[in-house]
Amino acid sequence: MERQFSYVMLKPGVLQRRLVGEVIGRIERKGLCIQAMKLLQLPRPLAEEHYREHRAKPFFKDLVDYITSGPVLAMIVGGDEAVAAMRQLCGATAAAEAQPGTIRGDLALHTRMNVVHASDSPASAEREIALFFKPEEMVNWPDGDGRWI
Ligand code: FUP
Repeated sequence: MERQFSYVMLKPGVLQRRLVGEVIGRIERKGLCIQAMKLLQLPRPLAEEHYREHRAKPFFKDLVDYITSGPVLAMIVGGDEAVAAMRQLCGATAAAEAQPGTIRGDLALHTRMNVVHASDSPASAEREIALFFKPEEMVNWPDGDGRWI
């Protein structure tokens, strides 16, 4: 098992629908560690940089419009194989394919407003974490092998 970090972002609809506790509760119950967190209104250039792999896609403008339409909750989530664990919790990107029991499957009806972003690989996580957080904003816990979950 490899200790990893994922960049996780709760999208504006989560704040608007007052679902922050619901989504964070699922991340915590899985046993993952929240190691940094901040509420942000994304400036458009930062949103475009975050989603740069999609800049040529037809949905890019709508995606950036949506992610900048209200506050997002940005987090660093750590744990054993945290990247895959978060992707599994989130469910499929397309709302119609996300299985019940997953965050998107239970809480999203439309793909663009699919509740949560989680890094798709450790390399993406490193890039995304650096985009949103300074190193000193991350708290390292639990110490050593302090696993209780
Ligand atoms: P994911 O890694 O699951 O967030 O999915 P992608 O990186 O493929 O897509 C990023 C975001 O673009 C999704 F969260 C929602 C949006 N999107 C659309 O609006 N339409 C699409 O057809 C695909 C993605």
